[in-house]
Amino acid sequence: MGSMLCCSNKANRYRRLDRKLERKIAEMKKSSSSSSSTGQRNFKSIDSVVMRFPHFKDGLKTLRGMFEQYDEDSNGSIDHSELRKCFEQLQLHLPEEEIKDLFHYCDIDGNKGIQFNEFIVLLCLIYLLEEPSSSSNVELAQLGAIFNTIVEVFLFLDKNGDGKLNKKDMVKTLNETYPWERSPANVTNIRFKEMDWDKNGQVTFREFLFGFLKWVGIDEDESMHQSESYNEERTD
Ligand SMILES: [Ca+2]
Ligand SMILES: [Ca+2]
Ligand SMILES: [Ca+2]
Repeated sequence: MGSMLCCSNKANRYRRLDRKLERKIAEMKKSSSSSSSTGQRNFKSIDSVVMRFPHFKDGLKTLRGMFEQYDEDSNGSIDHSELRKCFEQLQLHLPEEEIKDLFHYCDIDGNKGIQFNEFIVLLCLIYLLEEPSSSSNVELAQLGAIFNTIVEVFLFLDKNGDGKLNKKDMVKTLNETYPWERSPANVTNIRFKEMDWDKNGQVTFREFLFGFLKWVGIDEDESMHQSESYNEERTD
């Protein structure tokens, strides 16, 4: 019974994080459309997004060093205690519960700890949710530019600005931007299905991030392979 309770709690906490991100993204959408500065106008078409892929890839690769630094035992994943140290160094003072939630929220393959792609997602979420100031945290602030651009891609796809993507939204966006070659519908469908992991018809920002990394060509591990047994589920 205890474990059942714990599972439903977990699901609730994930939803809580999902909602939190939705609100944050919706906020960003509002402020970016009210200010005439950059905003989502950086991207007018999927083409313009795709053209930036090398830029994303380069930017995100710089995280590899950071990942390796925090993966103290170099086993290709960051476990809970390594993550706690990582947060300490980044001067993120989060309650233990919150660290746990983020850890599990980003450990989507449930494969013992945070692999490289999950680490990128984790940092991006922290950047969005915790808004570390550059004075307290140079490392994260430097990553801000790249994370903001990824949010812009999301905002470009999120037409109604509710912080999540639905299929209609995405099909519409892609049709608008490719008016001359309509009906990439099957392509869009595939892309959407790829991203909608839990198949609930919506793509949350977390789902989008993982899909996006794959799309750009950053995979869980390019160099090493961790295929160790992943029994001993949750250690906490
Ligand atoms: Ca490790
Ligand atoms: Ca994992
Ligand atoms: Ca979904």
